[in-house]
Amino acid sequence: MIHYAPDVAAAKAAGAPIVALESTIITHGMPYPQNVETARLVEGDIRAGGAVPATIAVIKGVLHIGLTDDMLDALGQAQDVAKLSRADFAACIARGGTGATTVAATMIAARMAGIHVFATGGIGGVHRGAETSFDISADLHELAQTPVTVVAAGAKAILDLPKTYEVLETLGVPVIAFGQDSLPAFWSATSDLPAPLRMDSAAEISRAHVLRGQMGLPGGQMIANPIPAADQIPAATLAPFINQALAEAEAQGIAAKSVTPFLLARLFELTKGASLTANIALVRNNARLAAEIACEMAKIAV
Ligand code: PSU
Ligand code: MN
Repeated sequence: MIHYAPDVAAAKAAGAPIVALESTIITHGMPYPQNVETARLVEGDIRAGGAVPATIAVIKGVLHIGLTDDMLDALGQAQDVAKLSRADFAACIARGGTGATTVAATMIAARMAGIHVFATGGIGGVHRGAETSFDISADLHELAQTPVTVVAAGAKAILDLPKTYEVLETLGVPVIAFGQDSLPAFWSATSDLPAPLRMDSAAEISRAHVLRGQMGLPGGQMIANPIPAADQIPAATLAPFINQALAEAEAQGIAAKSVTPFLLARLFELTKGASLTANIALVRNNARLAAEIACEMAKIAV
């Protein structure tokens, strides 16, 4: 049921650093061909950082840990790929289906594969209006129970960020801003939310991950890594576009799994591509930090 790419299998055998990557960002988060180009750039960033990338997806009932170039390209163009989270991950494999893994499903697969570090763009969280829709991403509960350190540029700014971080606190998830005192807001480097924790080195993050395991604490860590200042979009510039996209989603009755892909696609159009350019920059930045953390973790040999 699990298939490892040869370089991932070799890295596992040698105890070499590996970084997991998700595939929903490819199938539901970015348009073709930028999605595939970005996936390849991100894999290259991880290799340049001395780790092996393992992009994760279910293809025809097989859970792949590491994709070939052909698989990545096919996935990037396919139209009918499922978006898999904790609830439907096993069902997809059981039926021989094809699905892309969200943050939650990628964490589960990484844990199964013995991979401790995972890079993505932004985690899912509490949607605006969740007090009536109850739309809270399964990513938050996964962070509370699966021991993988997730490097993201914060939660996506289309969400209700204060409520998202409140839920993470309730669930006991360490939210660690990298190198600054405020939480980043995905396309923007800073926000007015103070970071619950701050760390300035990959070594510290890696030690905290290992220590949580030794203390018997379940769950992972969320590393909130700010987008490089030169690539960011100021929150004030983005706010009217986010509000417009949210209003359209509401008017069109977009719900459940479709909400995040709809909002990201509309923002791409409304910002004339600027949101995608920033998204690509932040994912690559996260990949570089994740590779550093994985290298530190491999030294401790967990
Ligand atoms: N990061 C990105 N783009 C994305 C995602 C992350 O830059 O599209 C995906 C992840 O797979 C994450 C999902 O788990 O968005 C959140 O979906 P939802 O809000 O439906 O839980
Ligand atoms: Mn949701």
